[in-house]
Amino acid sequence: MAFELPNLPYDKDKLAPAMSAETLEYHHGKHHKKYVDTLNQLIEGTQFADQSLEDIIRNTAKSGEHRKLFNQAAQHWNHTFFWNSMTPGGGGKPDGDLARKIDDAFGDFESFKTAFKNEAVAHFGSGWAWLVQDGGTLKVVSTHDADNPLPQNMTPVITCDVWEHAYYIDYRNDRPGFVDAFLDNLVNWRFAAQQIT
Ligand code: MN3
Repeated sequence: MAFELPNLPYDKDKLAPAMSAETLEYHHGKHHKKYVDTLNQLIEGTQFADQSLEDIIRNTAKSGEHRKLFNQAAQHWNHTFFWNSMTPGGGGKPDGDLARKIDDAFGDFESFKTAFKNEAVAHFGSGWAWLVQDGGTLKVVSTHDADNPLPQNMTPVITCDVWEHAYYIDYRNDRPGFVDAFLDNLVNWRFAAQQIT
């Protein structure tokens, strides 16, 4: 069964000025769409055609032979998760159980923000910064290129795309400024709380 590009969970002008409609037009409408189209071409007529996206990712993660397929499948998953990790008027501090878990793991919310920003900014080249749940504890990790935390049995909570195409239109080379905007104005903590098990 072919995969489909999901609609954005908000109108593409609703994250501005933190993320412009032009960025979303390219990032969702062109980059993400290309991953989905290539994924569908690669699975057609293969053993992967009937597998869920998560199964394709787990089944190809350690395979050199299927690296191209893994990259498309993981990028489709990562981008869908990224769109859901943001919301108009988002960012700032979460509350409830998630806030307590962040305090337990990082000491306080400001320390979490520093850890997430450092991981996102220091990641060399293309990749993703994640808040994950790993064995009941929240952690900040980054993954390279298309890699995601699923094959390591970690549960993604939020992610920020730190490929240049995610911020170059709005921030040029200012990745730290983009990550600040993500944390202060975009994070969807309600979605994040739903990922906690
Ligand atoms: Mn991207």
